[in-house]
Amino acid sequence: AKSRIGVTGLAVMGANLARNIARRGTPVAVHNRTSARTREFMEAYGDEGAFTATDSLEDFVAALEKPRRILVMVKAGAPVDAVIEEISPLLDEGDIIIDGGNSHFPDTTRRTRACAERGLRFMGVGVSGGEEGALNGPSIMPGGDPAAYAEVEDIFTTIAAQVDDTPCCVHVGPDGAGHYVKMVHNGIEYADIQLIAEAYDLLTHVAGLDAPAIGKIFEEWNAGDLESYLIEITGEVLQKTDARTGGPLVDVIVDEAEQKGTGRWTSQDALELGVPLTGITEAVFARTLSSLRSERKAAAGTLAGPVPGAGEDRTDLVEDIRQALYASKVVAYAQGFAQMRAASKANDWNLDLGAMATIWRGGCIIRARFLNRIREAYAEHGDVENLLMVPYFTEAVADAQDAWRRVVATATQQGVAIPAFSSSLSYYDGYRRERGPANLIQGLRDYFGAHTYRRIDADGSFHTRWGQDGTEVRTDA
Ligand code: NBP
Repeated sequence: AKSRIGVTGLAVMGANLARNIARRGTPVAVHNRTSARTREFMEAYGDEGAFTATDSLEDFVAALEKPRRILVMVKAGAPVDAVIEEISPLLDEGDIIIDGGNSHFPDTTRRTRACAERGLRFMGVGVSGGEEGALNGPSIMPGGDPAAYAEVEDIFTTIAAQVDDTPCCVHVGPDGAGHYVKMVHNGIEYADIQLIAEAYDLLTHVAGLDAPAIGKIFEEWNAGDLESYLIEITGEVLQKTDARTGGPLVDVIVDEAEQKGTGRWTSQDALELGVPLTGITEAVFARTLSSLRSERKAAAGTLAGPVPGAGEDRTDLVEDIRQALYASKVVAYAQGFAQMRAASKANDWNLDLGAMATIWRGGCIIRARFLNRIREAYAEHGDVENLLMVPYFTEAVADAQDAWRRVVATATQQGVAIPAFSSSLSYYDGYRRERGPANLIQGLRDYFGAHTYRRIDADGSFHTRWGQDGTEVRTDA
């Protein structure tokens, strides 16, 4: 019998997704460019389900029922195009190519069009949850033609994580929408991780606690509003003892953060859309600053500033830091959801933002209790511009803001860098001001570049002849 779906690309993600699909009863054909990997896969997992192993793309395609459903799990970028080029001539009209890797959404839109010209249906599907999620239940963000999705919906919803009997998988929108949402998910993950790192930094250098003690604090935090996968694993990572030194493992890990690009893409897109996205963007910059390790080493002995901690007991700050973390997190999510809303409008994607919060509740790296609040916010208040304006979040931040300000002030006085905490607070303060200082920016722009300004008391555009007689002229009449 033919397989209902094929998976090509059997590195960790492809292998685990293929196993997940087969374990739940769907026959799967498997293929990998290097067939040794396919053989290894079959030796290790071949008895877990109905697999058909294939060596060539021809055999792979021949093993599939029609319309063929082909899940491509190769490295993002050029390899995806290479696979599409190789496999397309072997396919028939209506067959479905599904890219489940971390592709950049403009590539997905481009591939969707190119495949459509060949009579093929292309889907860009965001898959989150890493190896473990792929095997046991990821969060799945499928984008593409709804009719193509209907052909794979049962497979995807069956393998996805389930929360309250709801699968963490819903059709996101056309062409690049699925990969877009996955990109923002990853961006939010950057912000979450950065906020956790800043809390850790403050607990270490201002509150004077060691890694295991901080791990315990995260464990306690995980019992409250902050409950989430990332807070939970922070507790574990901080309490891990290094076999070599006998001390905490984190203390011997090099402090340079790497990145694969999805955070940067999210920030770049926010700049294009004109959406303020300070939390995620500061998180990306914090990683790039961390990677300037030798420069930092030189600067540490040269640039003046306070030495954090200075001996006094500041464990009173622990609860303040928890609240600052929560408030900053609210801001980061409010920004990320505002970005998805703007992208949805710009691309006519008609994204259901509440559904995005729903499918992120399980399976993915940012899974958290908190996402239920976002889901409820959209259910109760519809298309809100900014989640900060939804009563639950308005109140949560109102309750936390005194602590948040104390933390930002203390960190600043003590010389601890908190780019995400402080930029989130600045965003909050900027957003809640009816009148900011951009009037002066407009005045300056008009002075040096005759860029004109609008007045609060009259319609139209105006220019002052700064260098001439100083009179104002209307420029749009
Ligand atoms: P990798 O990203 O490491 O890719 C390895 C796979 O790509 C192998 O099967 C390799 O075949 C194949 N491949 C390459 Br490289 N170039 C190819 C080409 N020109 N033609 C055909 N096949 C080619 O695998 P991964 O870590 O499993 O990730 C797969 C996708 O899932 C990526 O887009 C990744 O970003 C995404 N993702 C990963 C995670 C994670 O936790 N790792 C989480 C979420 C999403 P070979 O065996 O012949 O070299």
